[in-house]
Amino acid sequence: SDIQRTLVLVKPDGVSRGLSGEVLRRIEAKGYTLVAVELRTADDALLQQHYAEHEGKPFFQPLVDFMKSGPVLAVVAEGHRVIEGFRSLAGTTDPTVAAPGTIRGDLGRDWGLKVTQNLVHGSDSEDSAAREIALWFPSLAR
Ligand code: DAT
Ligand code: MG
Repeated sequence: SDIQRTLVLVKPDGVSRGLSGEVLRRIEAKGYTLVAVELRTADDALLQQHYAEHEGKPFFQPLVDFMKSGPVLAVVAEGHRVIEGFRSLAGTTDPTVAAPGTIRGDLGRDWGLKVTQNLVHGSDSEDSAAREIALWFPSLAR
């Protein structure tokens, strides 16, 4: 079926600005179901695995440092084509050009190489979603 699960993270900028509820509101308003929600501070090991595809890029270390600078809200959301659907809600990576109406377009900030405060992460494929959910919520791995 087309019912999928995706991993969403409200990044430290979102949590510290009090936007966790706003992100959850948009996920729920779209009709997706919350399967798991947990506030936690990630460590290097978790973040290096989470962002393994970006290892070696100039923004990798600043990204990891930013992601561990404060708590993140880790969320598993479920619904019809939710992987693509949440990416659409989030908007494109660079908040400067993300469409108005999206989370990043409405609320995100681009501070350049030294951290793109784009508020949220969302898995980008079924393989990524399975890998990331297993990393953040081992009890939900399948
Ligand atoms: P996305 O989060 O939209 O999937 P990505 O996987 O390409 O984007 O990159 C992961 C994160 O790394 C992204 O949310 C913000 C940061 N990032 C990506 N490209 C960047 C760049 N050129 N400069 C600074 N940060 C960047
Ligand atoms: Mg990505």
